[in-house]
Amino acid sequence: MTTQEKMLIGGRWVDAASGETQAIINPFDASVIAQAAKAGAEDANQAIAAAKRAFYENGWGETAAPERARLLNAFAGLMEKGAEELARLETLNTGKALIESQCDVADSIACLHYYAGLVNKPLGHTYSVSDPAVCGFSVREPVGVCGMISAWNFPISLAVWKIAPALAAGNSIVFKPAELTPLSAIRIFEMLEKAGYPVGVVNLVTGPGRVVGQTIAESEDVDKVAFTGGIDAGRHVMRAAAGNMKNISMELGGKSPNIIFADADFDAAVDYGLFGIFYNQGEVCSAASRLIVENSIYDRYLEALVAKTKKIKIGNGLDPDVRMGPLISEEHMNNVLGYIELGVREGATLACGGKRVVKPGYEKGFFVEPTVFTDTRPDMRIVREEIFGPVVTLQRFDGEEEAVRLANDTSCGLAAGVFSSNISKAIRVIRKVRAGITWINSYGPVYNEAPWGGYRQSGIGRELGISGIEDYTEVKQININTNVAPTGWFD
Ligand code: TXE
Repeated sequence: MTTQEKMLIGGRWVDAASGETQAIINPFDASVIAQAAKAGAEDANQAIAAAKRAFYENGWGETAAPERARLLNAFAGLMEKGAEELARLETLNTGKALIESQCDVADSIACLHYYAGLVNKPLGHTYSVSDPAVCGFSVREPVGVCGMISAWNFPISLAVWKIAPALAAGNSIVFKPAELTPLSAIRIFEMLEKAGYPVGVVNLVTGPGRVVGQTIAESEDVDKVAFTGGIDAGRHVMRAAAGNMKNISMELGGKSPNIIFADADFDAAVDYGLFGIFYNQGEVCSAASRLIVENSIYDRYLEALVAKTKKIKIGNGLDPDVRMGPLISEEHMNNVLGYIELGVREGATLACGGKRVVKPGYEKGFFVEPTVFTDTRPDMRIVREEIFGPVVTLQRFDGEEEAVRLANDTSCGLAAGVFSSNISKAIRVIRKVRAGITWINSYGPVYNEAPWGGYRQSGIGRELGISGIEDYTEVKQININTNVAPTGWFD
């Protein structure tokens, strides 16, 4: 049975003004699991107006820190109670392995507690100026109305990474999930409402990016827009946001390198090589889609990687043994398969995978085999462009200098890894790689406490950590003159 889902606008659960709906699909078997409201600009504008009233007229903007912390903790408590259902819903809507959805929910709850804890910690600072009679300090204040546009690959986590710091800082919000995956966000907003946020502080609008996303991005009443998605859509949002010079944060794609030196712990380097690209079917912004492997171990590494890749259990994400589900949609699956064909045409060698998985019971699902390419060149499109699927390319190098050169040969700069038992070398190399999220002898773990975001075309600003809340604030300097007297400047 499919459910009929509504949106939360100004404290009311409503359908789209047009009455239009959009079918939500389970990518495992292409079945329709829900009908979501397909909002238009009118709905988005109503949500923005509600958020504006809540912040500027109804006092939310002045809410004391302990109350903001209490509400976030209450929300976290509700998420904890509904954790298992939320995880199953996430898997149903995205196809990802249940164990991944469970991790996403647990990490999101921790993220909420982290930001609830940060609410009353010092975020401003004091400073000394040339005039000793002046006492100066800075405070951080909420930006105001925050529009949030999110992606389909980690619907719960990406929502919480935005919602938690924004509400902790005292903003009101209008959230737009990706059109393919609104279901967990709808449950999350039911929880936010139940936690007791005042009317209009939290608004959810489901609908297409080019309409709802565009309206949020260009509205003069939105003070900040936070975006996660592809680089092209990010560019549209930046342009639209220029009208009123919005504060913007962008978490975009990547083509991240993982450098494997010959002196690395071999088994760990192979294991993380898999984890870095095949987790969440490779639909990960920080995926290590380029494995850069030292020549002397290249053949052995390739052989071990391929052997393990062939053993990955693909299937229905709800099966607890499954480690890789289907891709998000038929269109995306076809894009990924198109890249694989392109790689072969470009002259790379398929070491394994490369096909759609069509076995009994899986015919309707959007499955692509985990795929490894060898014999690649740095100018190939499969090495340069984000594929956002279970496809990894291997490249050879000799020595630190070449490793760094290959790693930095990209217009992105989201993440990077280095595997070596020589920590001095690993640090030296990672410091030279132009990327915002890096790991040494590990790849992939996300820490709520650490700033997440990229260099170059991978984004602007940082989510998570202290930067995550700072990005939802404006900084105000307050200068107090303790020697009150006329200046006499114009006398
Ligand atoms: O994402 P989009 P798509 C990359 C990945 C993927 C490609 C396209 O390479 O293949 O992007 O994926 C909203 N104004 N990533 O098309 O379009 C949209 O509704 C305002 C990387 O699914 O970027 C959704 O809510 N909003 C990424 C959000 O933007 C717009 C995660 C993301 O959608 C808009 C996802 C517009 N003009 C895809 N156009 C990552 N970094 O993790 C779209 N949207």
